[in-house]
Amino acid sequence: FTIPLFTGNGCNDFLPIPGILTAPWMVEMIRTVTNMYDHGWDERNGGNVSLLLEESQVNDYVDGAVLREIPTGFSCPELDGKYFLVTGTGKYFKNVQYAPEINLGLVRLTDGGETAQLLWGFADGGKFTSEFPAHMMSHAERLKVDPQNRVVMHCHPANLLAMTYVHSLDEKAFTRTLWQMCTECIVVFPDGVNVLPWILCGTNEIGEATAEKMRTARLVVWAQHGIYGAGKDLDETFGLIETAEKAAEIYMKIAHLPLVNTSTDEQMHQLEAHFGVKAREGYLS
Ligand code: 2HA
Ligand code: ZN
Repeated sequence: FTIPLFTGNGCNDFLPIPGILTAPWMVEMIRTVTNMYDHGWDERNGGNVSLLLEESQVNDYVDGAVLREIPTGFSCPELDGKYFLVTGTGKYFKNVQYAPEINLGLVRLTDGGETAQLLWGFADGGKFTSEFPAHMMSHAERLKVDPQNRVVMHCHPANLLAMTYVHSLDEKAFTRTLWQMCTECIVVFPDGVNVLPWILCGTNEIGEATAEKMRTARLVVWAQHGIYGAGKDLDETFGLIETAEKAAEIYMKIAHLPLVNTSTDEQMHQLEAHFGVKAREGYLS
């Protein structure tokens, strides 16, 4: 697809501000959610993505005028003053490329995270994803562990979801199974995968539980629902979920068949040494 280059506000030819749809971070967001949809991870309004931006990245494209103030329903003082490009509630990833200004919004948090100031987008009167608490609380926790973290991504990949119906939800067991399915899994997610039991989505409760799990891993599975990933950019976070989902796909192909070969912990240790990664403490023998 091609991204319309000069449709940011309909009259860019007469304004000194370059169209926000040409911002590299906007282009990347639109491409990423389109790719997620194309992978089948985001049926209907499923999934949500938030991207933390620096003021310097945003300033070139918006004049700072606040279009609306939207209460968030939670407090998150760590993120006060921070900017996020985020997908909208009820919006379809399928449609983002055709109407970014309706399906995405750019917000700045104020009041200790209790208010989101809308700077661009949600043009039909909409607002940020119902999973905004899980996203913001996860950003706050990941930033403590990794100051480079910029992305929180949620989606519903079929094989990871299927796995939560037939595999133990024990985090170590779940992680080890995924590591054993593709050689490079342990290199891509040496911290493993944390798992939450079913909790009502769209609530501060699941947001707090997700953020707590984000302290020790960049992937958090929501049983019977989907997965959360976090990372330093959209490409890397997409790749993280893609790798876990590939492993789950292999598992769902072989789980019902007699197992003849498997990856050993000794092989995992070789991978650790060769790629310079450290597997989650206590997860390998
Ligand atoms: O509707 O995926 O978890 C968006 C979601 C909620
Ligand atoms: Zn979901």
